[in-house]
Amino acid sequence: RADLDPHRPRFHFTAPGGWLNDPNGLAHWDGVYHLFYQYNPLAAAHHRIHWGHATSRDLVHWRDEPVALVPGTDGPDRDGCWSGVLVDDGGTPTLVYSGRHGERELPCVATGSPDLRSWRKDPANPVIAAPPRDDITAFRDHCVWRENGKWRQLVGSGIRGVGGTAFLYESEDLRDWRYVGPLLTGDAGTGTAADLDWTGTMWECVDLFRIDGTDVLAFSAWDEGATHYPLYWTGRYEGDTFTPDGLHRLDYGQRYFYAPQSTRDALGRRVLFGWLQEGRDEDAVAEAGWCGVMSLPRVVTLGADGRLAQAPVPELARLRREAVRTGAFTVTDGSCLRLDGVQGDQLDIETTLRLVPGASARLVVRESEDGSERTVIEVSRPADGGAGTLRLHRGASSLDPAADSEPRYGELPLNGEGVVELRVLVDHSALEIFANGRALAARIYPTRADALAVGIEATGPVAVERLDAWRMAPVFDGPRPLWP
Ligand code: DQQ
Repeated sequence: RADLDPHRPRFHFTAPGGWLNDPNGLAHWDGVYHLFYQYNPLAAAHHRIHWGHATSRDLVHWRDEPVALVPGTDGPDRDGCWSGVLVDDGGTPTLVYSGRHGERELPCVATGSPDLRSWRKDPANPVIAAPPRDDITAFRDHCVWRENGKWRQLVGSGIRGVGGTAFLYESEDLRDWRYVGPLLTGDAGTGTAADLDWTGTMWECVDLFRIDGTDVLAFSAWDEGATHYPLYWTGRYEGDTFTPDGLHRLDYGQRYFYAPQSTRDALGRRVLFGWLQEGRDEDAVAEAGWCGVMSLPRVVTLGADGRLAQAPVPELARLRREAVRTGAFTVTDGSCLRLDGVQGDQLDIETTLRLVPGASARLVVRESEDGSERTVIEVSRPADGGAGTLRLHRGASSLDPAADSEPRYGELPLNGEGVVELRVLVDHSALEIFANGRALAARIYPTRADALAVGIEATGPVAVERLDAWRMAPVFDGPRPLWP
C-alpha cells in the first residue's frame, strides 16, 4: 500500500500511483506552472507510457490534473507517448512528443484546450515520417523553440559507431519539418559508462538554452537501454551548429537525476526538474504500487566559473517549520556530534562550513539510535589546494541488502577560505544535496523507524559558521493516496 510506504516522499512530487519518469512539457503558462511527466497509471512499471499532468502556482503545492496523453488504440503512439515539450503556437498550447510504435519512436503533435486540460492529437501524426538516416541508435525526445520567425527542433539520437547527437530540424508550422543536420555529435568510441565524461551512444532528452550569454546543451547519456547520467555542454549555438567549449556533469547522483528538462518562467528564471529513479528492487517497487520521484524544482544560474550553479527554488522555504538555529561552533578533529534538536525524515538543513586544508566534514542524516543505519554527506578539502570533493556514502543507508548502496561523488569548487555552503533536503527516500552550486541527488531506503537522527563529524577541525534546520511540511494533505 503506497499510502503506508515510509519511503514515499511528502514534499517532492510523485505520481498519484503507478510509474513516473521524465518531466515533460514544463511551462509557466498564464501564471500557472505545468508539470507533465512520463506516467503509467496502471502499474509501477515502465509500460505503455501516458503523459501525467500536475499544476502549481508556487512550484511547491501541486494539484493533479487529468491525464494529458493516452497511447492510441492504433496509430503512431499505440505503444506509448514518450518524452516531449509544450510550446505556445500563437496562443495554442501544443505538445511535441515521441509517439512509440513497436521499437520505434517518431515525432507527434497534440493541441490543447486553453486550460491545457484536454488534448487532441494531430491526424497528421507522425509529423516526421522517419529518422533522417538509418545508421542511428534511437530517435526521440524534443527541444522546440522559435527563432527568426520559424520553429526549430532538436531530436535526440546517436549515430552508430560515432556517438550521441541531436538532429536539428526547421519548420513554419510545427507539422512540416525540414532536416538541417546534426547540431553536435559526441564520441562514443573512446569511453565507457565508468568514465563520467563519456557521452553514451545516444543523447536522451536534449535541452538547449542560453543563460547569461552562454549556450548550454543538456542531455542524458544512454547506451543500449541503460540510463547513465545527465551531462551538459557549454559553448556557442550559432547558425546550425553548437561549438562546445566544455562538457560537465549536471548532477553527481548520475542516474538518480535523469532526463532533466528546463523552462524559463515568467520571472525570467531557468527552472529545471529531473527524474529521481528508484534504488530498490523491482519486487519492492511492485509491492509499493508507486515509483519514481520528481526532483524539487531547481533554479539554474551561471556561476563565475562558467559552470551551471543549481539551488532549489526559494519558494520551497514556505514549507519550513520549527526552525532550529545552532549559531557558530567548532567540531573538533575526530569528534561526532549528534544534533538533538534536529530530527526527522522531512528536513531542510542549511549550513556554512569552513574547512582548513586536509579537513573534511560529514553531515549524517537518517541515522538510527544504534547507528546501524546512517547516510553520510561528506565535503572535503585537499591538503594541497585545488578543488574539494562532495561525496555521498550510502554503505549504511539501509539494512535492506537489495537497496543500492553505491557511493556518489564529484568535484566541489572551493575558495581560498575553504567555505562550503551546504544544503541537504531529506524527504523519506529522496535526498537532494547542494554544495557550492553543485548538485547530487539520490535515493535511500532506511528500514528502521528510528532512522531520524542528524549529526556532524569532522576530520581536522571544522568551523560550522551556522547550521539552520527545519522540518518540512508535506505538500499533500495526509499521505499521498494511492490512485486509482
Ligand atoms: N524516457 C522516455 C524517453 C526518454 C527516456 C520514455 C529518458 O522518451 O528517452 O519514457 O528517461
